[in-house]
Amino acid sequence: MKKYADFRSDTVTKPTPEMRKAMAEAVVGDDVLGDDPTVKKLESLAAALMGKQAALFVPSGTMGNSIAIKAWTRELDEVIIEARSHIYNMESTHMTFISRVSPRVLTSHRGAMDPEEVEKNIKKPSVHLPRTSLICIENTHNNWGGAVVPLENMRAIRKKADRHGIRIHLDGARIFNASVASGIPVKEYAETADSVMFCLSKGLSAPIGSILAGPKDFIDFSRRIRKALGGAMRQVGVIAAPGIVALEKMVSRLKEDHERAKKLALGIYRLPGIKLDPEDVETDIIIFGVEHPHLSAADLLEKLKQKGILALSVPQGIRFVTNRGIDDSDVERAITAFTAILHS
Ligand code: TLP
Repeated sequence: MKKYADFRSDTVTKPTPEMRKAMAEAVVGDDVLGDDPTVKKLESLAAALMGKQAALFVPSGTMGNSIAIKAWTRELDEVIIEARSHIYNMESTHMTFISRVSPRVLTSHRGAMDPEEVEKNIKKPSVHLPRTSLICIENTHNNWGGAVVPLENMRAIRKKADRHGIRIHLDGARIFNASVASGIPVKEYAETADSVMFCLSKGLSAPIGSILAGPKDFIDFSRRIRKALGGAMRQVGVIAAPGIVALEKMVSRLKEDHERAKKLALGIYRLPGIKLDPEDVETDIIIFGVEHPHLSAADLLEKLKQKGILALSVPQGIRFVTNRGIDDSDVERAITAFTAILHS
């Protein structure tokens, strides 16, 4: 048995043998000079999948989001963003640090902001007020436990944005999880946004990299911002190659991660101290509170670790994420560990 079943994230997976082969055999060139055919192939494949004119390969999801916000805004602008979003909470404040814009933070129902509330918060600039130039949406929503934001909600926000000439950026780090869970093609989600970022290095199991997709002039400008941020890379086809495998081969297996997350949720939600509604588990992420007379979330995490189960602490309690490294026996092992700890 392996030492740890690692549920900390869907970022912890190792490249598949096919990815390693693709890396070894990748045809490469200097991508800063536009010479890397493998990167070009990945970018055009990604743009086509998202139904966008162009795409840019970036080292991380955080860089993709920060470039998008920089490209769509000017200093002194305001950006409407959801309260639990990754951009607002987990990306080291690049909105203010890089783009010098301020966030207008709205609450939501499981990641879906109320379109009327969004519209009420759109500002026209004045001597007192910032200009609202961008709305950010996250789907699936990490800190809402992998919730799928409904397409109708995104379309309704799109209508509001269009009425006021405002752009929408989609943090679609896990947009393929949303698509696999809902049966809605990624293109339909992406259509509601001007730009979309998605990660190759999460459930799709590539070792490195994310994609930013959008209109051609936006991507041309984003390419310049990526250079300014130090994110332009040379013979980067070696890491774009597993990204192509990720898009061509790894999407349909996300279903297995979703099924295992559900199985784990159903196996633990009745245990004493676990605050979890298994109905809320829609994709690969399970977030639950711990309200136990003798154990805090930190205690529980430590005891789980002693039994070979790794997970992460989050503000709401504990986060488990299923991923390609987790199989059915790991889920059983986790349920057994929870049961032993919470019934002792
Ligand atoms: N999420 C990571 C950690 O940062 C928490 C994880 O393990 O879930 N958008 C969303 C919705 C994300 O969940 C993440 C990463 C990012 C953007 C940033 O991607 P990276 O880590 O590639 O910069």
